[in-house]
Amino acid sequence: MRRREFVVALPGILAVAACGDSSGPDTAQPEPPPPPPPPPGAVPGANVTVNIEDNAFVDPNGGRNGDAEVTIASGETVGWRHVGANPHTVTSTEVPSGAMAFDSGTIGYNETFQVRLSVPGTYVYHCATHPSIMLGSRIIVT
Ligand SMILES: [Cu+2]
Repeated sequence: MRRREFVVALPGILAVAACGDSSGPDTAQPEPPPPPPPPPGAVPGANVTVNIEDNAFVDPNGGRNGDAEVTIASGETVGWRHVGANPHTVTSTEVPSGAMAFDSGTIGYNETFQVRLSVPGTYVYHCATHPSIMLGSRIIVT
């Protein structure tokens, strides 16, 4: 009698043990995957986006550095997205009278910077880290 009860009880113990084993992986699985990085593209909220490649600001038409130029209306926003590998800045070198200078500080891959400009005129900017290469890019505010 006792022996039979013991034998019958064994599968129960095994089943409990099996449940315990499988609950380990089950509780580890809900770990959420890391969010994918946002794809390079327009800066949310910006009216126009300039890409910051290594060694070049690139406007939406492909103009680079001294040929990079975007035009916005007063009160609109220019965004920059860093799509290179090295650190860069977006730093104004000339702004219209009465307008504020801007400087992104050092930004890295996939980081963005944006400025809202309301004083009409021509704004010129460069990269303070590479001022002899990444220079002469313009924003025209109408
Ligand atoms: Cu740079």
